[in-house]
Amino acid sequence: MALLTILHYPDPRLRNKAKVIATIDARIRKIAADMVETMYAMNGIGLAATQVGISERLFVMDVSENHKEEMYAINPEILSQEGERLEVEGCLSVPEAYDKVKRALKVRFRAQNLDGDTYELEAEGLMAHCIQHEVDHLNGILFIDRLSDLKRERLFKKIQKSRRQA
Ligand code: K1U
Ligand code: ZN
Repeated sequence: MALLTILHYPDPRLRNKAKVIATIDARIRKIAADMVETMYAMNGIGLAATQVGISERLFVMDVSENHKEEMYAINPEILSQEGERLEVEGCLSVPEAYDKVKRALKVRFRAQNLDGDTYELEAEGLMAHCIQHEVDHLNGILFIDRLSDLKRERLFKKIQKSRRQA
């Protein structure tokens, strides 16, 4: 397995709309394994292929406390959503920024696993939040796009300051 390089905002590749994966083969399984290793190494709870420069519809996620319950979502689709949840969000591609984002509280979700089998699940709370964040990545959307103009301006200033000091 290998650690992958995570793209940072404002890399234009983060704005790509990822393509559907037609064949789930050894190449996809290797990318998925490397993504899980990278996600754990960065203390993330999710990682989308777009963030490692791969424009294909795949993300990995582990919202468990023991970090042993990784999930693979290939060609994910959010089927329905309900409720609202305002929660602090971070992003491995915008490492200096954390802010509250309003998302659906519950989502019904469909994806394929590494064997190509389709599964559906209903997610709530942090898992639902993470699924929406990762599907956004696959559509070229970052959580900072979902903030008010004022909050986004403040975050840009914070990012510039912390990158000047780095
Ligand atoms: O996709 C990513 O950039 C990963 C991101 C996912 C995410 C975090 C919080 C809410 C929704 C989606 C992260 O994992 S950033 C790390 C982080 O903020 C976090 C880590 C452990 C628990 C909770 C948040
Ligand atoms: Zn992110």
